[in-house]
Amino acid sequence: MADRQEIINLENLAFEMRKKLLDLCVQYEGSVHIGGDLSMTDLLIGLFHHGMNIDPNDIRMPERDRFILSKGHGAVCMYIAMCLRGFFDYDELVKTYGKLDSAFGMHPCRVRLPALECSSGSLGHGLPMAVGMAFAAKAKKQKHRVFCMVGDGESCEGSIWEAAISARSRELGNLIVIIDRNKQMMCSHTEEVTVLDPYADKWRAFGFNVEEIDGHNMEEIIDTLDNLPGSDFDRPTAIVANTIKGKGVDFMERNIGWHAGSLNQTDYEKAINSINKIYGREAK
Ligand SMILES: Cc1ncc(C[n+]2csc(CCOP(=O)(O)OP(=O)(O)O)c2C)c(N)n1
Repeated sequence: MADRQEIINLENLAFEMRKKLLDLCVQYEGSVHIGGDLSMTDLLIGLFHHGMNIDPNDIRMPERDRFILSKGHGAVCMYIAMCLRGFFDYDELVKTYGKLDSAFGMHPCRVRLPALECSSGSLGHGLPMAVGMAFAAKAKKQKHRVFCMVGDGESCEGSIWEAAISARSRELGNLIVIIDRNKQMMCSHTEEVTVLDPYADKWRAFGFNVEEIDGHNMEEIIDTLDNLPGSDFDRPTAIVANTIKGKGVDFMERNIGWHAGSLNQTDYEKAINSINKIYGREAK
C-alpha cells in the first residue's frame, strides 16, 4: 500500500517525465508520438516505479513481471519511464533516438534493447504476445504477471479481441491489460469514426475483471495496482484508464494535430510553461 509521500514522489516523477518527453521532442529533428506519450505517462510511472516487480540490474530475473507495450508507437514514453527507473541512460537516449543503428528506435526493438520483453509497433500484436507469455507462465506454474498497455484506437484491431477471448478461456488471471482510453486515434476521435463505448462493458462481456480509473490520478492508479487479484485468479483483468491525449500541455490536449509532431523552441517554451502551470511547480 502506498502512503501519501510515495504518491507525491510518483507524481513528481511523472512531472519529471513530462519535461523529459518535451526535451526529447524539441531536440529530435523528426516527429515524436507526443500526444499518446503524455496520455500514458502517469500509468507508466505507476507501473515501472511501483506496480511491477522488476530490477534494472537483473533484466532476466525469472520472477520479474513482464511489460508489453502493445501501442508500440509510444516507445519514447516507455524508454523514459525505464531511464528514470535506472534501465537506460537518458542522455544516451536523447543523443541517439531515432538515428540509424540506434538501440532506441521509434518503435521498440528487443534485438537492440534486451531489457524489453518484445518488439512492437504494428498495432494489434502486443496483446496476443502477452497472452502467450501469460499462458506459458501459468503452464510453468510461475507467479509473475504480464502487463500489457493497449491503445483504445488499437483495439479496433480484431486480433485484440481474439486475444481477449483466448485469455478468458485459458483463465489467465496473471494477465493485466491496461487500456489508454484517451478517445483519440491517429487522425480522429474514436467515437466519431469507430464507436467503442460502452467500452468497459465490452471487456466485461469478454469475461474480464474490469477496473475503470482516471489514468491521471496517481492515487487511483496505485490503489488499483495494489489491489489486483492474485495471478492464480481465474479471470484476466482489464484496467480501462480514462486519459487525455496530450495531458499537461494545454495546446496539445485533445488536439488531433498532436498525435505526433516535433516542437520548435517557441512551442517548447509554451509547453514547459503549461506543464508548470498545470502541475504547479517550477521547471528545474
Ligand atoms: C497495424 C498498424 N496500423 C496502423 C499503424 C499506424 N498508427 C500508429 S499510431 C496509430 C493510432 C493508434 O491509436 P491509439 O491506439 O488510440 O493510440 P494513441 O491515441 O494512444 O496514441 C496508428 C493508426 C500501426 N502502427 N500499425
